[in-house]
Amino acid sequence: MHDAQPTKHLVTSAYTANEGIALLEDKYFDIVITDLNLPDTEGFNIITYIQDVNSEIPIVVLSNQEDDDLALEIVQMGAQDYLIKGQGDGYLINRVIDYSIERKRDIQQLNYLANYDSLTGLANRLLFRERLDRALIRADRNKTLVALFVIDLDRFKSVNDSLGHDAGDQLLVEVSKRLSACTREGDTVARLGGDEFTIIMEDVKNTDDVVKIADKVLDLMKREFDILSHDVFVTPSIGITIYPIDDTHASHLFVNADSAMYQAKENGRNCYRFYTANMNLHLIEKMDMEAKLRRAIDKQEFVLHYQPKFCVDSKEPIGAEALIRWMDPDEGMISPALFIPLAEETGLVGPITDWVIKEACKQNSEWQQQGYKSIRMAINLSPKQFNQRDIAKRIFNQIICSDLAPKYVELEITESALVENVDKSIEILNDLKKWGIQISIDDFGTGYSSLSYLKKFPLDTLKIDQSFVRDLMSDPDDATIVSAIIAMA
Ligand SMILES: Nc1nc2c(ncn2[C@@H]2O[C@H](COP(=O)(O)OP(=O)(O)OP(=O)(O)O)[C@@H](O)[C@H]2O)c(=O)[nH]1
Ligand SMILES: [Mg+2]
Repeated sequence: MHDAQPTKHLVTSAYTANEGIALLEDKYFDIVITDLNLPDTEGFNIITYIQDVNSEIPIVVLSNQEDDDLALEIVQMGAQDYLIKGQGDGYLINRVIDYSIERKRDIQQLNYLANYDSLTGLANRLLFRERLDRALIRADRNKTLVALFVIDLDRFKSVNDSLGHDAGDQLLVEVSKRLSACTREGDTVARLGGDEFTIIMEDVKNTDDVVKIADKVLDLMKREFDILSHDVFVTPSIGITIYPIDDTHASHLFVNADSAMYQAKENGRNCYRFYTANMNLHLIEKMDMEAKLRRAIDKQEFVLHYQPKFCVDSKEPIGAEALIRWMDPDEGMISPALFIPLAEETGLVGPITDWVIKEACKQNSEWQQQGYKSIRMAINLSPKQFNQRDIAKRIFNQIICSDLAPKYVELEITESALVENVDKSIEILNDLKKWGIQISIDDFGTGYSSLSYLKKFPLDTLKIDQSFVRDLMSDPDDATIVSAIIAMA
């Protein structure tokens, strides 16, 4: 640093790198102007030293000659501009200083935007990855552990749905404050997107430390949040993995913590789960299965089995229920209990159901053309499917394509699917009824629907759940329930 020509600035000079760095550590400066030929450093190193002490200070380099390569290089190093020794006047120097301060400020702002979440001010996914990498390096050096938490809010969607998106946003901000309050200095709290957060907990000595923080997170989240004058409650599901015990790769750690988080969701939410090795095994199995399921749809590996229904009095067949089976070329028959939940989760249930409806209707229509007595074909509808917007129309179109009169089709829907959104369900069911499609409630008696709801639905059939029917002949309680249901129906 050098006493330059008169400027509007107050200038402090240092004659060696060490002297300059000491000043920077001690006092506040707006800008550093530095020579690259200092007695105690080599060339560009000075830029790194300055940045290590103060990453926010703008830097201008003094050079001996005009040089485009140099200009590029110093900018890449993070300096803002350069001045040529002995050239220029106070005016130029002032301009370079002002411009460099401005430019540094812009860069800081861009950095902020690139690294922080604008809603909560927490680190974003990008900075999270950087911090995680650095945390792992530090842990190796200090022989400590790092705990990685993935935290997803439970049923956050319902807050958006009931109080609006702005309320949801406000809740995310409040949650981020509480999460930050749970952590220690040096830990990172980040928002990965949506309602998903993460904590990088450093300097961990043992798992007890981690359990403490996890308990603290659950505990702090228990209290109500005051959102737009409403008491809002939200719980987190937390997945935790520990470096280097569970894995040594940053990206694997994240997958681990994520699958542990899903496990916490499956275990009823509002809890934490530590990663265990077989969690990913499940995940891999699931991924394999998903790929296979997609192939099965392409290659039409599904078949329908038809379970006949007889009239008890006349002993005549009156209907059939179409049941899907998956004939995997390698593994043989795969039970729908295994693949339907996965199909629902991945959205593949849509194309599968389309296929079932088309196929079952085509079969029924063929039987009629072959001269058999007309029967009604029952088709199961997944709750996930039922809640889709244009479902009635979609079903109707499939039936029409198969040349079957809609009155020979009966849709089986579970109670839980209907009561999720009663008004919408009534609308869908009325549409279906309008076209002559029959409606049946499957597994009746196991849902939590109240009779007042059921009265509103245009239903044709109640299928009493097996659990009441199985011991009908021997268990008088079951017999009573079943006759009550029949009377009510
Ligand atoms: N208000 C608000 N909502 C968001 C934002 N980003 C994502 N969401 C919503 O957050 C919800 C997160 O969904 P999920 O975590 O999959 O579902 P969930 O309702 O929390 O249910 P579970 O996590 O399974 O317990 C979705 O409904 C998104 O639309 C955001 O920035 N603001
Ligand atoms: Mg969630």
